Amino acid sequence: MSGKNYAGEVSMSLILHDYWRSGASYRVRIGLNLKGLAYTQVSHDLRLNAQNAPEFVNLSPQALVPTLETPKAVLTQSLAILEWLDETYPTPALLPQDPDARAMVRSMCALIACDIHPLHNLRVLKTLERDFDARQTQLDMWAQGWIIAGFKALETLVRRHGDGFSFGSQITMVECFLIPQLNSARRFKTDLSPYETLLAVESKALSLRAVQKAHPDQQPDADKPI
Ligand SMILES: N[C@@H](CCC(=O)N[C@@H](CS)C(=O)NCC(=O)O)C(=O)O
Repeated sequence: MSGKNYAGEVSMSLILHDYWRSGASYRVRIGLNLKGLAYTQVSHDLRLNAQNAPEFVNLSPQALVPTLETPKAVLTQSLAILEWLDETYPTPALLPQDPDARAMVRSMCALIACDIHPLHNLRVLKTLERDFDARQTQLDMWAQGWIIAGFKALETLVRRHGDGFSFGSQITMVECFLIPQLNSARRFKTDLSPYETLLAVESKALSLRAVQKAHPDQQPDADKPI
């Protein structure tokens, strides 16, 4: 299987295992679209626990989406996938060239990927519900707490380092993480009004077709608005 990118070049065959509502998959869709790559989507309905089907676990032992099949490997973890994309398809770059700038961009990505999102991932929320009798309002409060802690720091960092986008004046890997995280924050009814810099970056990023096309509602498996 192969596809054509926006420039009309034939790209290698890429299969993205994802789910429309998955924030981590949304990150990779933004990256793939920014690179102008064609890819085939295989949906795994997380509400039906499809990620734990033996066939998928065999392919992707952590039973999480996104998982990207390339001609040579099965890649997991959105951060690793986006780094692979940037190394394999360097233009347009998702990471700056300068080592200090690269470290700062990676640090902002990790703030979301490591210190916010894992705390409100589906399996964590299911555990809170099943083992600790947490109700939806408590789950929302739990998620909001971690989102707010991360966004407070990120708002400061983006004010310091951003210039239209989160880092400088060009879209970078940070937006691959920020846009889905803002979307999740709304699902957990987080008050986003204190994060005006993050919201300004979001509206700039959402003006790009590549980012719009990655939105959950635009996916073939989307069945209702979030
Ligand atoms: N750290 C992983 C997180 C992946 C992840 O948590 N994916 C979620 C959807 S956003 C998932 O597959 N959840 C299934 C579950 O919790 O059982 C990454 O960045 O790719």
